[in-house]
Amino acid sequence: MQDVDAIVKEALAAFAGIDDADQLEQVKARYLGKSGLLTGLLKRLGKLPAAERPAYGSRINAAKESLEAALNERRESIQARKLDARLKEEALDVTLPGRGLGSGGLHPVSRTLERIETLFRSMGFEVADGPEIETDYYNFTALNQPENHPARSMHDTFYLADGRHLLRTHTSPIQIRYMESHHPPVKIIAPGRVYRVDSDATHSPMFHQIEGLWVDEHITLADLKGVLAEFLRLFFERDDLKVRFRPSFFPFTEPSAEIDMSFGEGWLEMGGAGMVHPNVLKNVNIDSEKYQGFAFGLGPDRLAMLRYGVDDLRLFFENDLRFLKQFN
Ligand code: 2U9
Repeated sequence: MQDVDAIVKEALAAFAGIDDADQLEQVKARYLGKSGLLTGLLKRLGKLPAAERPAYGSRINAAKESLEAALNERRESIQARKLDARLKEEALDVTLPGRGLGSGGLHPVSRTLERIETLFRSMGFEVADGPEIETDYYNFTALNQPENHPARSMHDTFYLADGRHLLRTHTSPIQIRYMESHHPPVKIIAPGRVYRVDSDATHSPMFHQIEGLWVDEHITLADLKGVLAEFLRLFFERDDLKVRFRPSFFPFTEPSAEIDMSFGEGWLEMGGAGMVHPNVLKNVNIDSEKYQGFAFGLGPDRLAMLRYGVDDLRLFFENDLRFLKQFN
């Protein structure tokens, strides 16, 4: 009978030394399995004298029960240890300060556009808007741009596959649409993205324009020059900045001029301008005998490059955060 106690003692010691659930089940088999040690004793029961069987049987059963109980306890404690370890590993310190969200910032061209808009608003201009996908009529025809004009070729303009729409090549359609729904006086600027088939260090297929339009009864070229000179002086914060007009040609203005501003010893071309062509006014039902107006176009990308000292236009549109972060 001694061996029952010995087996129990050995089994309890074995269970206690195990930390792994699978291993515990394997060791269990050694004592309680089909060919385990306790099971082996039970098989020997039949060979005992009948009088000794009940006592021996109940001792083996008691031993079995105590091993089952010890096993369960061990199983639970292994599982509890495992859970503890996992909780510890996945612990969150909710008292730690957050990492914070990176704060975004405005693109340098957007900052420049906002600055331009603020300055023109201070001179009484409203800011108008319009679609980037346009029809041939608003982009060209209404602007007195003849059918055979090179800007209308597939070579220079992005046409949509539907054959009826294009990506606006300038923001002038905004002004046409505005004049269709507003009577003079009209005093607006039209900023926005424009698209042309062109790509190198100084040209991007998408770029920005800001155009201006002032139509009223007594608007002259002198008003145009005054407004542009004032704008450029405010923008570059230079009272001594000079503005020069050179004769030019645009289908939608007559007369037309290129606008230069003084820059160090020389001149820098900043945009174009002119008096709105009578045909353009006619197209929007404005009496060109009674009303005159000026229009101009500037490149905000160019203005941003000068203001921030950027020498390659493409940097603005590559979306490299190392570049863009410098402006915020
Ligand atoms: C209407 C009538 C006339 C807008 C004008 C220019 C001259 C011009 C360039 C500036 C830099 C294009 O982005 S750029 O390369 N623009 O030279 N734009 S007159 O004339 C208009 C506009 C609207 C109804």
